Amino acid sequence: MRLNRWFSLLLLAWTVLGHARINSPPIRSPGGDLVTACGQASFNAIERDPTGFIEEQVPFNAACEPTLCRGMLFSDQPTENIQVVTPGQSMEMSIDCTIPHGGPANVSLVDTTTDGAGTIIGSFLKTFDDFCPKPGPAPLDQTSLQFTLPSAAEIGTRCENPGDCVVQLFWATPDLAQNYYYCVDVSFGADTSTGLPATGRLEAAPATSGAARRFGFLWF
Ligand SMILES: [Cu+2]
Repeated sequence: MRLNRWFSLLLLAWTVLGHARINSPPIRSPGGDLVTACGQASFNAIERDPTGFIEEQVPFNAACEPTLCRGMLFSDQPTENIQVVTPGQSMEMSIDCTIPHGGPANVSLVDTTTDGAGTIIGSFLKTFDDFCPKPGPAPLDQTSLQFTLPSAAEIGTRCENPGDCVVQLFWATPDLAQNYYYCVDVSFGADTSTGLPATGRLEAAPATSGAARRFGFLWF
């Protein structure tokens, strides 16, 4: 139908900068250290489409880890974007499936301090067989994606410092030609080894601004 066709074209133009957009919490963004690690092509691709896939970012520098947060680094992130969380806490991502095309997806807490693409802590916090399915609309448990962070026992002494751990949503298209990595920086506001609030450490850490704390507090 002609009208549908025009509408589709309009929709395509409107949503060309998006596949799945994370409305909240804030995800990692590109910066100067990404350019150094991954190269200008990665920076430009992510700037062009913050919701895009890593195959758009080539060529990569050798130091780049595109399968961890698209190569984006903690050092480029504004402090206020760090989510202060606690083990076992429930979190929610608000997501728009701007270009739905389905495929498997999962959410995990990732220790970024290990080599390569990092190490998943515990098991997947959420999995989907068909994420942002086509045709839409996406189910509510995808657009208001809720999950529970691993327990203190699972996390242990990891994730104590801002930048050590991220919550990552990974999504692959059915033919695996496009891979998406959306990262939220998390910092655990309590000492996971003792269960006691590490107030002194938090006060001293530059990453726990009032804004970061407010964000975290909203989630308790
Ligand atoms: Cu897409």
